[in-house]
Amino acid sequence: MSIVSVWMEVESQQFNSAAAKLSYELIIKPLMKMSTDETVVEQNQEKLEKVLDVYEARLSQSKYLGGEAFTLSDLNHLPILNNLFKTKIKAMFDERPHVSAWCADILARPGWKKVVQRFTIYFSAEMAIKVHGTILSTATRRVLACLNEKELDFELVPVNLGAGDHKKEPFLSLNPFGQVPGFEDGDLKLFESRAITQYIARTYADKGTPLVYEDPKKMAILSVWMEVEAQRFEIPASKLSWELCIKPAIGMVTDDAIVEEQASELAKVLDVYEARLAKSKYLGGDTFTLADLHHLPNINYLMGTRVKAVYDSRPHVSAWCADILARPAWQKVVAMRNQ
Ligand SMILES: N[C@@H](CCC(=O)N[C@@H](CS)C(=O)NCC(=O)O)C(=O)O
Repeated sequence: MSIVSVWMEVESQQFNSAAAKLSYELIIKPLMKMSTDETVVEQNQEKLEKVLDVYEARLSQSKYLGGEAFTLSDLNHLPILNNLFKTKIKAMFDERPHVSAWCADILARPGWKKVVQRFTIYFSAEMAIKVHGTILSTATRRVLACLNEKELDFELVPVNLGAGDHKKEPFLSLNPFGQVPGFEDGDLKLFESRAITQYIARTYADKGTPLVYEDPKKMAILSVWMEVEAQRFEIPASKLSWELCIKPAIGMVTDDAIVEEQASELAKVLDVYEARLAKSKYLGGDTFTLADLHHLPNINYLMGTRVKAVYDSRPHVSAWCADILARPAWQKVVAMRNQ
């Protein structure tokens, strides 16, 4: 027993002090939307290397740390080991053959697997980002494009608009205006696609593509163009998408007079875009941002219609459309529609 106690102390005094800090920096902080401190990671990686060298020597002589049988001195490692195996730190264990075999052995124990299974069910149900909507909806697609740019996992919870599910509970608790999308991130519930994308871009600033600016002046210019999209572009573009894409898809007849009127409204907006894009690669600045992303669903719909000519006749607008529509994050949304 005294040998088991030695290795239990080694776990708590040597292994845990470095491993717990690494687990906090690499797993817990990102989950809490906090930034990882790379200096702390580096320092503790060094400490853990030394501890694992001692483990490697011990495990080349003994099947388990405390002796030939699995004991508390092994079991106490499991929670943090399980976390660290989801990070780059796993490589440190893999490099040491005896340590690696010991990890594989203890992590495969049925008692531990049961814990992991329960934790995963609880965690994925409670923590997953959920988008309630439909893949045909432009506002829903705006949010999905943003989540893809940020490389975030999410669940698309289908809302049947045909059956009027968006006008009934439980959906009305998510959006009292009865329109998709509704959005959940843990206990936070949101609606309005552009407010949702701004929340995602700021909350997950460290992940995927940066979609907003930190500099207040640059951000102010980006905000101007987000407003332009919402207040100027969206109005004719969404009417045209409705007339030319949605109505034919649901067996209704396109109103050509509305198409003509709205196409000329859109042309006026795109004249301003042409001038802006002659001077700036993207609408909000030199990089792709939310100001561009917000346009994607309507542009994508209209590119398959006669209104495409309104874009094509403006060279900078046309090049910008081709660029943003080709983004892999957007292509993923398009692929979801075809599934
Ligand atoms: N401003 C809202 C607009 C949402 C919206 O118009 N959603 C449409 C689908 S794209 C909808 O739910 N239409 C059904 C309805 O209004 O009953 C947003 O951006 O989220």
